[in-house]
Amino acid sequence: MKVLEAKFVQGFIRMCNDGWEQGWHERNGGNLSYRMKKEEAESVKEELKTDGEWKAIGTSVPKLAGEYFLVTGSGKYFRNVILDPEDSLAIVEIDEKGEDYRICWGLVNGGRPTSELPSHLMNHEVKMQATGGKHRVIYHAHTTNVIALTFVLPLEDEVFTRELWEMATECPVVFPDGIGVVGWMVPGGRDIAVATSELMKKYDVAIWAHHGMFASGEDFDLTFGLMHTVEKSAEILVKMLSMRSDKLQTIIPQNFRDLAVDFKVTLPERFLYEK
Ligand code: 2HA
Ligand code: ZN
Repeated sequence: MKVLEAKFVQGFIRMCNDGWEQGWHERNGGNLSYRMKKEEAESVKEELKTDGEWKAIGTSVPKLAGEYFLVTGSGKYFRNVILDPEDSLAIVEIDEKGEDYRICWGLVNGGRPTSELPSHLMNHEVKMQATGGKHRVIYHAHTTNVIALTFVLPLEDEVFTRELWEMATECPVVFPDGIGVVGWMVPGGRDIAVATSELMKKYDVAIWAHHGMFASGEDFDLTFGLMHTVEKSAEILVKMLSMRSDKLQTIIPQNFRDLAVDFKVTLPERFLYEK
């Protein structure tokens, strides 16, 4: 099968375009990666090159040895993915040590995989382990309202989780484990990758202060839906804070406990503190 005919590739392209249409991917902002299933890699093998040059990932991901990933390219625009996926995307293979990658398909006009490859792969390694292999998608987006909130809320997991839970009843059901936050860091390198992947041990969402968000999920629908739900909730919070600085009424801790029973989720008590 041709790469562009494969269902996972079409799903990936659609998700890039959905993110662009949300306004989360100005210029070359944001990146997406998908850990391919063995049978998916097999199904497109006729188009995968095996003579690409091995290059350093910039970090070590031994548990991802031999895995194939579909990723966005560094400096590429989400806006263009749907028009010219072979220019914007790449399939990369990880070597047997988990230290190098090589390009097997795509980036036909040259280029490298996403500048956030270390963060993507370290998150994949953590989430693959934590979910018994279920999570396959890591998504980074420049979500406007979440970024705005990182200037006015304390950069604490408990505060972001609780405030965003309060803004929409479905939030604690969609992200019951909560949200992690890292303070401002230089993007693109190993340090921010380590900090983010530490948070991904506990959460499916991590906020990068004054930059954006990372989300992890099983498939494109769940991961895009998670990003969308968190950002929608942040939009409501921004609107609420713009109208008045305090709430006249809200969802209170006991409401969350009642919701948890009916919706069969566990909501950690550390997010249900008295204010
Ligand atoms: O430009 O989003 O974090 C790509 C990015 C870097
Ligand atoms: Zn970014």
